[in-house]
Amino acid sequence: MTRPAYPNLAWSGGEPGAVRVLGINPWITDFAAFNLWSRPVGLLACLSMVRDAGASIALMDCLDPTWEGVRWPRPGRYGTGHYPKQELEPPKALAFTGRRYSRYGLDRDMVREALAQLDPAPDAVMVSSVMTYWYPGAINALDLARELWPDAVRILGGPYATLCADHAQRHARPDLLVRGSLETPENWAQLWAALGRIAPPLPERAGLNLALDLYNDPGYAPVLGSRGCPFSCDYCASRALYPGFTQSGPGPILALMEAEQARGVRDFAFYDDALLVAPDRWLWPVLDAVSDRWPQVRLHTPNAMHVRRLTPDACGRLKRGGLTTVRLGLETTDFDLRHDVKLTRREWEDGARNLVDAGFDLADIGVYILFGLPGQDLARVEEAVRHVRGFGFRPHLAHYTPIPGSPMFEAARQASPYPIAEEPLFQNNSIWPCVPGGFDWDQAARWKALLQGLPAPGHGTAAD
Ligand code: B12
Ligand code: SF4
Repeated sequence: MTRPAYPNLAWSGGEPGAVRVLGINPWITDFAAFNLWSRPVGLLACLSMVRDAGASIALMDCLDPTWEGVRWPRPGRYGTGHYPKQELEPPKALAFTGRRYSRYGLDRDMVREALAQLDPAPDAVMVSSVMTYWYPGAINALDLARELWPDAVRILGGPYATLCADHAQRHARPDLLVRGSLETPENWAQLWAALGRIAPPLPERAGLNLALDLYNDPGYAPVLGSRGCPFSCDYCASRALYPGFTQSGPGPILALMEAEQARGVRDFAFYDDALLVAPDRWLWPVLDAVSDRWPQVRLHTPNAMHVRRLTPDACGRLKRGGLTTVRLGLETTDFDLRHDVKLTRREWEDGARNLVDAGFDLADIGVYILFGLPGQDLARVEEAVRHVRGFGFRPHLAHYTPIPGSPMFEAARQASPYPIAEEPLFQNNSIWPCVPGGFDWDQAARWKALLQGLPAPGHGTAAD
């Protein structure tokens, strides 16, 4: 048997005659990008759903670092790393920045060649877009699909399609635009109508099962034990993307982890919005089983965990379960001025101490501090950075992204000099869209020095 030229791209599931659905996770187009255990989890949930409903599926993940024969620059820790990139002319809207703009991920010609060899051709192509301002990659993928298979139904979904639906409809011009979760009864019916088939019943665990087996040789894997979040922070779009809060039981999560770790995966990253809410439901049983069965597994929380839930018991369980990369959220140390989940100074200090007491390595604990909120006093950010360093943790600035559908978006629209509501490219946090004066190299260098505890270059403070 001859070996296919692109073994990563092959049809999976479905009886003969089944509808064939290809998922494409497009390239990132941005000023910078780093792979923090990235997987297109929404698209993988959709593909799993349609396969469970009888379709045949395949995946082209333009950000997959495990494609055969592709060399990825400078690997980072625990499976993270830089993407290969190709510099591009920035879109006209962003040309004023004078900064380098690139397409990150697999080489476009290679992607085109691999897709052209996909045999048989897909009946439908599902394209996702994780960040609203990465939409040029999604449009590129839809255009490629149109060029290769003019008769295939082109479907766009994910956060860009959901939060910027009018823009997406006008610019991406998909055959079907899906807002929100594919597993809602309306969206599910619309999908099968677009495919020209009678809608099969929605499979069990739709929206929680992930088609991770589509990766041939995975270096890491995402874990998704819940959807949505019971809180409603002003800067976050979680509610607009998924209005409820649904949790899995532990069994299916463990089954997925077992399958992945049997394929050699050691690093697992949690994708949950509210990981530590009602942890008895799935997280604690999963952690207990992981520590018993797979002591070599490393867990990571690239999304910030809620500090007030870091009791001594929680920290002990997380540590025994193999949590390695710890990220916490601390919007500000002005505890009366918060826009997120309530947290008192006492709760923050207790949570921080409990982590250290549980034996976490200080170097593995990073704290996200929000930077660039509309009207934010940057001196407060500087205070928070110093406070976090005082604990011995690593401060990280989480640059504020104004997101349509989040409660704070209107305030952001008013504060920003850019038309952020009309053009999603201006929602890119790299341009500091709500900071007076916008992105500035000198200020960026000062903040970098402050984060590292070095004297600021030049004079003055980072918040001058
Ligand atoms: C996990 C996560 C991360 C991870 C990994 C992201 C990745 N894939 O690489 C990490 C921690 C790295 C991350 C980072 C950031 N993130 Co983030 N992240 C998330 C989070 C919590 C979950 C995403 C997820 O997988 N959900 C689970 C899946 C199943 O849900 P879903 O994607 O919505 O998919 C469903 C539907 O959308 C639909 N669907 C999805 N795709 C498709 C495709 C088709 C064709 C169809 C029909 C349907 C469909 O059906 C799916 C199943 O129901 C979301 C919040 C959220 N609740 O979505 C934020 C979110 C996506 N992140 C956000 C932000 C701002 C960031 C950061 C910029 C944060 C910062 N300030 O530094 C960074 C930068 C991103 C980067 N460089 O990678 C914003 C998006 C903002 C925007 N403008 O689009 C979100 C929405 C959070 C928020 N603040 O509101 N993030
Ligand atoms: S920021 Fe976190 S806690 Fe707040 S609403 Fe979003 S997901 Fe929930």
